[in-house]
Amino acid sequence: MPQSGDPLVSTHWGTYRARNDATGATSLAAFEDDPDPSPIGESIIETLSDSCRIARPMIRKSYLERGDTTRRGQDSFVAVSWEEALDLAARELTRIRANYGNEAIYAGSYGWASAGRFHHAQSQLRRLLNLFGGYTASRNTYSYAAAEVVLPHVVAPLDQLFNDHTSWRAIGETRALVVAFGGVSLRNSQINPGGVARHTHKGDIAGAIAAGAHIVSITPSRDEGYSNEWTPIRPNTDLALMLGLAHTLTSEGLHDKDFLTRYCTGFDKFESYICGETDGLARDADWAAVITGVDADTIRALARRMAKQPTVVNASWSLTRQHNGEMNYWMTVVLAAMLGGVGRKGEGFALGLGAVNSIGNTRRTVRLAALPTGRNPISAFIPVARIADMLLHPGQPFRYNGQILHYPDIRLVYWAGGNPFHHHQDLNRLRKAWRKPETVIVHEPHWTPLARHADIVFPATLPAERNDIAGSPRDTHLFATKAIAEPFAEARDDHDIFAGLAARLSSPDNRLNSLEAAFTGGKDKDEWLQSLYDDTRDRLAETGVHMPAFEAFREAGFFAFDAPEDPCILLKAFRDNPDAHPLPTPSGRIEIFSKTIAGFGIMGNPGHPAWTPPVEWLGARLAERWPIHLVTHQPARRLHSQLDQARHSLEGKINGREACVISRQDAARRGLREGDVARIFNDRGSCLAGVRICEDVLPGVAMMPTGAWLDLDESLTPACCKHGNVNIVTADRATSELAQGPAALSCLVEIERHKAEPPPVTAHRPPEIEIVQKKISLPPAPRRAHPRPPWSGPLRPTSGTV
Ligand SMILES: Nc1nc2c(c(=O)[nH]1)N[C@H]1C(S)=C(S)[C@@H](COP(=O)(O)OP(=O)(O)OC[C@H]3O[C@@H](n4cnc5c(=O)[nH]c(N)nc54)[C@H](O)[C@@H]3O)O[C@H]1N2
Ligand SMILES: Nc1nc2c(c(=O)[nH]1)N[C@H]1C(S)=C(S)[C@@H](COP(=O)(O)OP(=O)(O)OC[C@H]3O[C@@H](n4cnc5c(=O)[nH]c(N)nc54)[C@H](O)[C@@H]3O)O[C@H]1N2
Ligand SMILES: [Mo]
Repeated sequence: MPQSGDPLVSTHWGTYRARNDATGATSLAAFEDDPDPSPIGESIIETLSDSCRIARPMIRKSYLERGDTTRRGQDSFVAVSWEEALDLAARELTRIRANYGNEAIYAGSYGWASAGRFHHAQSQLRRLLNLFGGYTASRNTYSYAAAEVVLPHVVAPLDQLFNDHTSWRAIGETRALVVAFGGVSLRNSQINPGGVARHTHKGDIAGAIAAGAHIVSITPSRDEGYSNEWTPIRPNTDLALMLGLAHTLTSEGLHDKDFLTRYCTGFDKFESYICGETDGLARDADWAAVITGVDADTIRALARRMAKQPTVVNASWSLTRQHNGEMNYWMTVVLAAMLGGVGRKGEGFALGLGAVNSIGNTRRTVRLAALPTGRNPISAFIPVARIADMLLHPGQPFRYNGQILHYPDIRLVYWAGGNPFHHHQDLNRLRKAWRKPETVIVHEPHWTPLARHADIVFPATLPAERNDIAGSPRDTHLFATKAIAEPFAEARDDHDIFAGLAARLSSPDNRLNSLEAAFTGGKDKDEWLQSLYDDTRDRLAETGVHMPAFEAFREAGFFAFDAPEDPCILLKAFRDNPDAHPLPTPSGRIEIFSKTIAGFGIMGNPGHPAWTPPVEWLGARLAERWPIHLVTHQPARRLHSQLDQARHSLEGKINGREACVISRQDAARRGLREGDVARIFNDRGSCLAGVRICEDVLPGVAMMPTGAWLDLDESLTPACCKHGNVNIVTADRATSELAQGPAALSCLVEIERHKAEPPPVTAHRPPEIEIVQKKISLPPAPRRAHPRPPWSGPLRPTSGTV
């Protein structure tokens, strides 16, 4: 068994020690200080050399032969040398820059990749492309784009709120009532972006409950979350419930008028909306009951309880990934403001308790150094989830946060460290869009669906194959991680791949015919680790934290930051003195009504939280045809699509297919039994899944995790995923024109028994690979350079707001 002192490997789901035995076999044990390690880590070793690893650089066959762009995802590959693959990638980058400008390169490259401060794939990509003259970028996340855009108008930037987030310790000390819209997941807190030293979340919740906190979980299914009480709700209707609660508070005079006057602006406008003064429609508990399926008396009773005791209003991140997800987070803040507890210990609002391990723990926020990426000279960007729209509609205008922008004309896509064929919605639509670029270059350790949709594939290493420093600004430790295995076959780390490419690329002004020295900064990888560490050490010294010298840190394997003595109180300074510590909003107060947002003129957004029925929900007309609301949540047994091919993930499937959880009533109506193969479908596509019947899911709702690798049966139109990738049926729809975030969770479907013999699952079988002995000839570059379209050029907001 590995012991303290053995080399450390750090991942987003935990930190582990590794030891090789006499036969060379490696075993792992969780970091000794981790009280509740995640079993996801058990898969690290097997995935280092499984049959999905990419052994050599690869070029897609029909791209190599004739520059084809249509067979992405269906083709075989040709194994080539590093020289050949790098030469071709450099030729393509150079050609696209010369013909169309840097804006035609999309390197938004969203995704989680691996933990590690230096080997952060996207940072490496950005560093190189910035030297090369820039690229079209992506903005915001798939996790909570709606919140990222709306909250700065209403209260403060999301990152600032996360840094000072309310902790379970404070909630316990206050013995608060936690009203959790979207629940408090235990499954999701296995993860933390950048790494987890100690999984404390489960213990922290248990401690808060033991101290007297009480959690009311409001979710469509009583899934793997924690609650003292479960209130089932129809998906996508939380805003109506929150409005109903707000109405009871005002109509019974239970709201905190002093707080609303002193610390907020615009309550009057909101109040007249919920009371129906303008349109005669009161958003009261009876109104909310019809929409949400939560009984009106339950709503009234909950509002009274919230007014009577210290309360935390928590909204899970899933509430942002819905149509009008901006409104859910806005209203969470408004509801907490009406209760008057904002800025008091263990009260107010919380933004995603349970979403990841760091939300709700007691720790300091540390400013860790990151790889310097330079400046992107190109101003073009898209809100991250608009990728298919961008590829399909170059030149088309779109609105984003009060601006009108235009989609750039993308000719080359570069992805390193993320997987759009996991994360994006309506994958049949994405596949159509994905045929548009002339070249797609990808770095991947495994033959994921993204790798299979690329033209040039560079095999990347995994964290266990490289030295790094790993940690998250919101975790308790910084680790010196060590390679515990040689890189698989010919795999190289992202830094080396980009260094090889940099040697073949020139600067935008052509003064440098190699970018290699500029990219590496003249440092080897050990020197980079030392400089990132020294940078971190200097930053922390300024805050009174003294870290040892690099060598001593490497020797020890980690540095643990002290936890603060007192639990954090979100927005305490503002509450103590709002004039001295105003919020960074236009009024310096919580904006219940936002003049700025009202000025954007977005349909259904009057400048305060308001209910507009989403396109897809159980109350929609569409539900007559598609009567099941499919909720697609995070997977318990992996991180998104990562490690899907490993034993721990496979053990959660049903005969190799992803499981779909439905209620007994819905199963009976469709003649479905436990373990059957079901077909889940709508107009956009279909997938097969194994049936799991559950008492604790609202009838009319089905639940499936994301992350099954796409495995298409293309003989059907639209194509069907045999393995159960939910994004074949989800809608590629923006939250709203405010944030343009993904509405990933929201989707109506029908489910039926799959009557025919189910096809075999082939998701984890690598594509066919040809090995050629002679040197390859490069694919033809497209002969005719299309002229630059008239609307290309830097994206510019049109004058004023819209
Ligand atoms: N329907 C639906 N869809 C969703 C969601 C949902 O709730 N419902 N949730 C969304 C959310 S919140 C998120 S964050 C996204 C997540 O989407 P992603 O972050 O894109 O998903 P991952 O599977 O983590 O993708 C990481 C990829 O990086 C690769 N990789 C790992 N390490 C390295 C490395 O060192 N170098 C390189 N080059 N590659 C590496 C992995 O093989 C993997 O393919 O999904 C979104 N999609
Ligand atoms: N094990 C594991 N943990 C993860 C991840 C992973 O891939 N694996 N991914 C991480 C990432 S990138 C992120 S962004 C976070 C995401 O964190 P979340 O967004 O909080 O996670 P989800 O699992 O998508 O959704 C949480 C719960 O929301 C509830 N829910 C869904 N729709 C509705 C609704 O309309 N109303 C209400 N009231 N409830 C609803 C469901 O019960 C669901 O289980 O998780 C992180 N944690
Ligand atoms: Mo996420």
